[in-house]
Amino acid sequence: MAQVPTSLPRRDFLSGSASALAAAGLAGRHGPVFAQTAAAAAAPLAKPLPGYANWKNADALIVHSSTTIETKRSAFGTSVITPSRQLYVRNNLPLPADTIVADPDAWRLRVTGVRDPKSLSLRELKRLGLETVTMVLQCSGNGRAFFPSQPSGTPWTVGAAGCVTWSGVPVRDVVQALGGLADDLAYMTGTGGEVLPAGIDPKSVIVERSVPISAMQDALLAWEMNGEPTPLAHGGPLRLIVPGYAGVNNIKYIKQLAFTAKESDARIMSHGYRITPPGEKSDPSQPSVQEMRVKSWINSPLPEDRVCAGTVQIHGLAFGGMHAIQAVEISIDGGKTWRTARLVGPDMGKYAWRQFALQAKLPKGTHVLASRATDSQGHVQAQTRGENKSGYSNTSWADHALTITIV
Ligand SMILES: Nc1nc2c(c(=O)[nH]1)N[C@H]1C(S)=C(S)[C@@H](COP(=O)(O)O)O[C@H]1N2
Ligand SMILES: [Mo]
Repeated sequence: MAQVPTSLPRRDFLSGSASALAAAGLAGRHGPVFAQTAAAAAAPLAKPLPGYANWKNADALIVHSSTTIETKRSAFGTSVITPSRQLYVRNNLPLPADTIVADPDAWRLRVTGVRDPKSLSLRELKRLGLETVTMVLQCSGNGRAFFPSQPSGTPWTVGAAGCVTWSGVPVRDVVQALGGLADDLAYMTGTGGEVLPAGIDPKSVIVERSVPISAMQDALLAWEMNGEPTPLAHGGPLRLIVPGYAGVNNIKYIKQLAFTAKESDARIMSHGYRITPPGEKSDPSQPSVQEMRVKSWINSPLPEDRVCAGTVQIHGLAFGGMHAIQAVEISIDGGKTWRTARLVGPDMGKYAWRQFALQAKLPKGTHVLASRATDSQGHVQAQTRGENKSGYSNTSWADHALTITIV
């Protein structure tokens, strides 16, 4: 397997967005703070967790840069929910000051595009409704490391994803409380609460994303994550959750929710996260990375495990993006033949992932293990990736296959 080395070349480290901003002298006082943890210090060559994430489990994570932290494939476990201490982190900008999570109820959200536009405190939002959803949070670039074209960006393998439970107020309840939509509006647009670097066009850096208005149906404004107040690292005090949509649409520290006729003209929407043909420039006419598609991968056994011949529990996880998982098949011969795996553990709804397992007898020698998921609409996980410039949306079962040696 093309496991990412624990120490990346310095070139990759410097390409991280916060580092780039810092290099340009723009990181300001909210720039990344590094805190050396005992665990990270013990592991030679591993980068330490940045200060805002120093409460995380370093042993379960790969620190690519101060703004990009990946869950190790070996750390996913088999019990559905990804513990917050093991969840990946992806920041496009330096985080806001942690004072914003000191008094979460005081955080304010502006809502526009409704009949009665308003700024509401989190304290007020909590009175308008309550719902909980478990969903897969996955970065569009998860699986980028498997593109032979080596697109620029973090070389995530499988760990820019997690399955997370969120509690908050349904967006539709907020809209109803504010008199309904102002018009026949096509998009829901969320804006992140980062302090923007001075001296550059805000539109070029602001985290602002639009999703089709239909996504409002299941969207939440969440203040709780995995049973605790949402930490700053994951968008506390308040985060927009758009189940089924790629990670970038789940706006952290959301400060504005707008119902709009058009998509945001922020660069991250107009040019970022577009499926751009290799070698071409991104532009707004290209498809935007939005709804996630059916995907699965095996987490055990891994190439680095020492496995003896005999009965093995092959296990992994599968999700359908917008749809529930119908079935998962496993191949132990590189995709020539397939067997149906068993879905394991609780079904947390269509936006969550499912664990799967297959008991197999593996003799000594080399085996190529692969998994292939099918969603409730009959979409089957593709064999190959869709080539694109930035390495987005890799759902290829072949890319996620593992070559293991049984001793
Ligand atoms: N405000 C804000 N929201 C954001 C981002 C960001 O940089 N700022 N990054 C996005 C991206 S690209 C991803 S993949 C997810 C990562 O969420 P996590 O860091 O909680 O894992 O948040 C999204 N929401
Ligand atoms: Mo992302």
